[in-house]
Formats: sequence, C-alpha cells, structure tokens
Amino acid sequence: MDPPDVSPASPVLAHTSVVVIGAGPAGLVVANRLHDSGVDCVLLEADSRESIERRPRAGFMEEWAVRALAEHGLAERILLHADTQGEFEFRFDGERHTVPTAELSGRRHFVYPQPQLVTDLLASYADKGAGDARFGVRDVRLEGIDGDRPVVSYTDPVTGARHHLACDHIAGCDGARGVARASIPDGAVAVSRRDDGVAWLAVLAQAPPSADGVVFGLHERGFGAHMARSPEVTRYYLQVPPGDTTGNWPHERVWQELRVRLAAGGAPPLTEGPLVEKVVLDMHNYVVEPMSYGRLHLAGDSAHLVAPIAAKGMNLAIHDALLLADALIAADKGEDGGAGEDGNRAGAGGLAAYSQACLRRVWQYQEFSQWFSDVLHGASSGDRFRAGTARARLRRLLEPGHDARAFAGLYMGEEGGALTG
Ligand code: RFL
Repeated sequence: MDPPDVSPASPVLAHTSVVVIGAGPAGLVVANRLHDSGVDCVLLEADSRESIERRPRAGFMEEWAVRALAEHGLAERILLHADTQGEFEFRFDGERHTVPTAELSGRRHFVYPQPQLVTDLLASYADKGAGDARFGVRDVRLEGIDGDRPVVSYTDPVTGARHHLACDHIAGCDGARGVARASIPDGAVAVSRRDDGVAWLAVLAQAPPSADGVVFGLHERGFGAHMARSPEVTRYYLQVPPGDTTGNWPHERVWQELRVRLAAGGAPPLTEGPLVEKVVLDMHNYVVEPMSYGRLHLAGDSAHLVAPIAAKGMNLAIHDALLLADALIAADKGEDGGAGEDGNRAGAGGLAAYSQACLRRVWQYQEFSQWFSDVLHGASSGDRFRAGTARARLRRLLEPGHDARAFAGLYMGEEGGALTG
C-alpha cells in the first residue's frame, strides 16, 4: 500500500484518535460511545444530515439491542415511543397461523423506524454532546491503514478544500457501498458471498397497518409480507424476479398482488394508501473476514450484508458498533493488553479480538436468514422438491416443540440455538 499522502505540500491539518466514516446506525453508535468516554473522534458522512434522517429502511430492533443501547443512555426515545411485538402470522393455503414468538422465546421485537434511530443518535452525538460531525464530505480516501498513523482525507463540500485527518484508528461504518472496505488491498481479507436468487420489491405505504404485526404470505406466485411500522405507515414486500424494476410495479399492480399473496379466510382487507417509497432489492449476502485490516475496523453493512429477510442487518450493525467502541475505548486508554497474538498492529487485546467477537453472531444470523429464505421462497420456486421441503420445515415451526422454540429464539435474536434441516 502507498504511504500516506502527508507531504508538506498537503499538510495534515488535524489529528484525532478515531475517524468514524459513515453516520448510519453503526457509525453513530461508535461515535456516541467514543465521545461519551472522552475519546477524541471525528464523524464523516457523505450525505446531508437531512437526507440521512429521512432514509427509510429498517424497523425491527431486537430486544437485546435496545437494552444494550439503553445501558449507554442511547435508547431513551425507543423505550418511550416504540411499540413491541411478540407474535407474527404466516398465511398460506388461505389459512392464518400465528407464531407466538415472545411466548416461545421470552423476547419481543421493538418497532422503531431506522430514520428515527439515526435522528436520535445524531441529536445525542452532535447536538447534546457537541461531537464533531461533518456532513456532505466528498471523495473520502484512506491512506496508510497498515501503518501506525493512518490518514483519512476528504474534500469539504462548501470550500472545496482538502482536509487530512491523521488518527490512531479508523472505524469503517460506511455501509455496503462505502470506501472503507474498498481501501483494503485485494486478497488481504476474504469476502464470502451468497445470492438467494430472488429479489423483493420493498414499498412503504402511507396507510395504517392492516394487522397488528408482521404477516408473511407464502404463495406460488411469490412471497408477500406486511409489517406495521407506525399508525400511519406500513411496509410491504413482494417477491419479484431478479432484475425486475419498480417501473413494472404501478400502484394498482402492487395492491392487487398483495391482496392475492396475503389472502386468508377471516383476514381483514388490506388498508390501501399511496406508495411513498418503492425499491427493488436483490437478496444477496456477504461476510468480510477478518473485519479488521491494520488500523481499519469495519462495522455494520461495510463488513457484512444480510438480506432483509429476517430483519437482522441493523441489529448486527449495532452489535458490531458496541463491541468496536469498547475495544477502541480500551485501546485509547491503553487498557487492551498489548499487541494481539497474530501481531495485528491494529491492535491490541480488545481490537485484536474484535472481528472474532462479531463474526459468531454474524454467521449465526446469516445461517438463520438463509434457512428462513428457503422457507419463504420454497412455494414459489417452481421446484416441487424445494416446495415440499420448505413446507415440511414450516410444519415443524407451527407445531409445539424444539423447532418452534429454536426458530423463535433465532428470529428474536438469540446468538445460540439451531434449527434442524
Ligand atoms: P448504513 O445505514 O448504510 O450507513 C452507512 C452510512 O455511510 C455513509 N457513507 C459514507 N460516508 C462517508 N464517506 C463515504 N465514502 C461514504 N459512503 C457511504 C452513507 O451515506 C450512510 O449514511 O450502514 P450501517 O450503519 O452499517 O447500518 C446497516 C443498516 O442500515 C442495514 O443493515 C439495515 O437497514 C438492514 N435492514 C434491516 N435491518 C434490521 O435489523 N431490521 C430491519 O427491520 C431491517 N429492515 C433493512 C430493512 C434494509 C432494507 N434495505 C433498504 C436494504 C429493510 C430494508 C428495505
């Protein structure tokens, strides 16, 4: 890797302990924890504050994640305002089947829109805490990440000036399309990928929910889902062919297809409304191992993508971020026990163990998501064998016993547990 571009002609303008790249859930949790613990940090975000506070995405938070944020004073509004859900419904063959996940697992989901979480975490870091957050930064570059003093540079969107930040560590929290992972030399980390071979049309409807919680419709025409987000907004998903475009899905076609795929005897009709967001998502997944390279540590979607089949991505991002923040705080205070056994210069004790500590949960969630994907998409696969095995798994989930309990535990975010088949 080239040495950092810090010649006298391009002076290092500042030094900070940690540069956090990306103000999504991962970056904001890291920045809040560092700032609260007195570790100097700068948060760089490519988008504007207004835009990231409006970007719709996740809604389901696992209970452990909310409790963990609450321990650090970061979940006040979630605990005040979020609904919780403890069951969901499968619909297939015209019938409704309720899965009592809270009863089976002892845990509940919190329903809290991601833009609201981002807004809360930004208010805590940048407003209440007066933390250093820089929005709209252009052309972020990472240099010297395999050395002792990496440099992150960016162009100021207003003045056009190039800024250089020398630091001890970089938290790469810039999502699936960021620069952090791309800055790691080819071959230095392993990237494993899996494509589920399906796509979902994700829509947000300006309409009240039509059921109390989540409804998964399993249908030969494709999977469909309903997810209550707030009294005014509901998320819906429709399985579509890979490569499909939103242009093929006008308003009436979306509602027609949802009515078919979510139909069941005794189910109330869907409350329709304008579709305020429409996006086609390919269901693909990846994992980067290890999650650290030199002084760069990846967290959240930059390190692993889990298709939103089981609502896991943001939860994993929070898990990584909490562990990374702890390790960075320990390193900053010289409390992390010296260099790691593998000679990883990033780190030291806590940081050397960071990747491994995250990956256990990452792989557990990837495996669950893959398992669930097979169940949800079996009926529409066009393959009678896959449809038959998916139906067998589904039956096991709906009968009291080991699989029902294991499923509920994994769905609600237990790190252990295993399903058969
Ligand atoms: P994010 O949220 O993508 O944030 C990354 C931030 O980095 C910025 N950025 C840069 N900043 C500076 N320089 C650069 N060069 C940069 N490049 C990018 C971006 O602007 C952005 O602000 O990643 P993070 O923090 O890792 O969080 C991950 C989660 O956002 C993601 O996993 C979830 O949204 C996934 N997901 C769900 N997860 C759940 O746990 N529960 C759910 O219910 C759930 N539902 C969903 C979802 C994802 C969805 N989509 C759209 C993929 C529903 C959907 C439809």
